[in-house]
Order: sequence, then C-alpha cells, then structure tokens
Amino acid sequence: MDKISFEIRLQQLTRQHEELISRPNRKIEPGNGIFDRYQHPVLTAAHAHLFWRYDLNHESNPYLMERIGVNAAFNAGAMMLNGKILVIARVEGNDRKSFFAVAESENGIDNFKFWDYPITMPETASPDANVYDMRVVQHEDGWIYGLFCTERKDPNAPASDTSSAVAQCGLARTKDLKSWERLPDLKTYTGQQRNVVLHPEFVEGKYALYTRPQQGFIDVGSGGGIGWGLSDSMENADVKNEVIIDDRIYHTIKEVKNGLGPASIKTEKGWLQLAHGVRNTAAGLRYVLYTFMTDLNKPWEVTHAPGGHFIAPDGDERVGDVSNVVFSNGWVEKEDGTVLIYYASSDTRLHVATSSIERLTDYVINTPEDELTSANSVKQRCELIKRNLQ
Ligand code: M1P
Repeated sequence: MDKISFEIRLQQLTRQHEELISRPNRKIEPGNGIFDRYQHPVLTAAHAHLFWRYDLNHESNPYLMERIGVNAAFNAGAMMLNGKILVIARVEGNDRKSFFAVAESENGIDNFKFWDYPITMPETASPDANVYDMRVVQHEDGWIYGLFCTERKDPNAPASDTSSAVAQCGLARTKDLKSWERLPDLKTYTGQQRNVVLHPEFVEGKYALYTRPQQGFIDVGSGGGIGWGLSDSMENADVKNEVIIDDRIYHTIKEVKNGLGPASIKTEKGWLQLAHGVRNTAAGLRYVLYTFMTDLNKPWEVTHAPGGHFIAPDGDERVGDVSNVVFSNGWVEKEDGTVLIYYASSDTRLHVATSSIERLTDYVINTPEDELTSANSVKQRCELIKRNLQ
C-alpha cells in the first residue's frame, strides 16, 4: 500500500474510532422501575486505542494491519476518583490473555476513553498465566486494593492435560490506579478461589473478605457459595476460617455456583450486595445477577434476599464469547445517590445500568424471597394479583 492510501485508511480508522468512543448513550425507557438499561455498551473491544492494535508506521506496516488484536473488553471494577468515573476493565487480546486497563468518563454513561497504557501489574515469584476480574476497593486504611483472579497452569495435571488450571486471588494496592504494589496472593485453606472481594471497612479490627472457595477451576465441587473470613493484614493476607454466608440452593438462580460482584455499598438499612448466580441448562451455564443485603454491624449476616434474578442477559447481551452470561464486579455510588452498575454481557462487552440507593434498597427489602417451589410461587403471585384487582 502506498503512503497516500495508508494515510487515507488511517484517517478512516481514526474517524470510525472517534465516532464510537464519543457517541452519546441513551437510557432505554420506561425500564422496570428497579434499574435502567442503556442503548449501547459503554466499552467494547473496538474502544481500544488504534495505537494498541496497529503498528502506525508505514515502513514497518505498509498494509496498516492490526498487529496485536483486542478480542473483548468486559468484567470491570469501577470507582470514582478525582471526580471521574473509572472502570478497570478486563481486556482480552486475540491471544486470549487478559490484562487490566483503565477507561474514564465524565458521566459514567458514555464517552469512556482508555488511558494510553494498560496497567502493568507486577508479579509474584509465581508468574500469572492470566489475570482478570478486578474488584477495586477503597479501604478505610487509605489504600485502593485490587483483588483479581490469578490463573496458573495446574502443576499436578498430567502432560496430556493442557487445560487444567488453578485459580487464586491475586492482590495489589495503589493510590492512583497507575502504579501498583503487588502483594502475596490471598492464602485460604479451602482449595481454589475466584470472586474474592474486600469489605471496605475493618471488622473486629481486621480486614474482612468475601470469598468463593472452589474445588475445581470451573466446577466448584462440594465447595462454592459466598464465604466470609478475616485476615490480620493485607501484606500477607491469610483467611484461616471461612464460613459460607450465601450458599448455592437447588432450583434457584444460584444452583450451581455464585460469587460476590463489587464491594458492598453501605446504606442506612444495611450493606447492599451484588452477586452473580449460575445454573446449568441444556445450552450450558447461565449467569445472572442477584442482590441481597447484609447487616450493618455484622456484614456476614444476610438480612434480605430477593428471589430470582436482578439482571439477566437480554437481547444482544445473550450472545458473545461465552453466551448467556451477565457478570458484574463494579458499581459506583454517586453523591446524589445514583448507582452506576457496570455489568458485562457474555464475556464480550461492558454495559451500564443505573439505579439509586433508594430504589435498590426498596427492591432488596420488598421483593419476596424465593419460596423454592412452583406452588409457593403461584401463591406469591396470586396474592399480588388479588391486591391489584381489589
Ligand atoms: O464465563 C463466565 C464467568 O466465569 C467465571 O466466573 P465464575 O468463577 O463465577 O464461574 C469467570 O471466569 C468470569 O470472568 C466469567 O465472566
């Protein structure tokens, strides 16, 4: 390709990218009263800078080819920092490796732009094969902690098994999301770990962590459920006793496995919690989001548990690299009580939904619990119908 054609192609690509990252996002009305969805995802693979993907030099890349492609941008931690809404996305290259990258927006709804460089996460003595799904927590000790899954090849797998992996909770801390201090991985005594979340406040003078023990890499085995435990420090985080506070339950949306999403939000009525629940179907696993509330003084005690899903894959969200999945590990409470909920669909893209502390609290407290059988469910619904028809 001659230099002029190269420049024309670069202009086209730049225009297209600019249009994508600056397009406005519109609320889809009227919603269900609990939260509002938006017209467009807030982050996709195509949001990645051109200079992350293309070699922009005509001499070394005369065809202006994508040299290092980006496959997906999804499961993102989120926080407000210096007045900006930041998401810390799981970006996945065409090589299947995930890494973390920060994208920022003024309003949290649209115009998300990646920072120039992804996060360079320091490693421990045991290098990570893959890192993903960071929960960022602004702890009252003054640090911002990043808790994420670190995946390594299973050292005990036979040579013929090239898939088995071990998941653990990687830990790092920062003040600015730019430079990170890696800490030793969380130590637990219940097998593998994914979906570990730090509670933002000290409990009994210790760091408190929600865990998700699992026996296998995908299959939780006889483990599973959302656990809770305390650690004396984060420099050598060690949870000696884990108790399950939110179990898997037969014939519910969390029958196969579940895991906490972002860090809990404190409200007057209790700690708001967002989690994902998984069930099996003939078409594979189905991931939905659900909420619950825990006691203000005992954040390990569930006080309210609305039945069923809070957000389930809808429309285009149903399809992607891992279809029929919604997953969330980030939400932001704004000063006016608005809650920006970042959820990813089908391990491919990131969306926002908006609600408020007031609406979420009402939903969590006043939605009936799952009564576990069809007969009870019909009874519940008939009571509502009767009240409405009176
Ligand atoms: O593919 C769906 C999700 O699967 C895992 O979550 P969990 O450990 O609860 O099964 C994670 O790999 C997550 O990133 C992914 O979105």
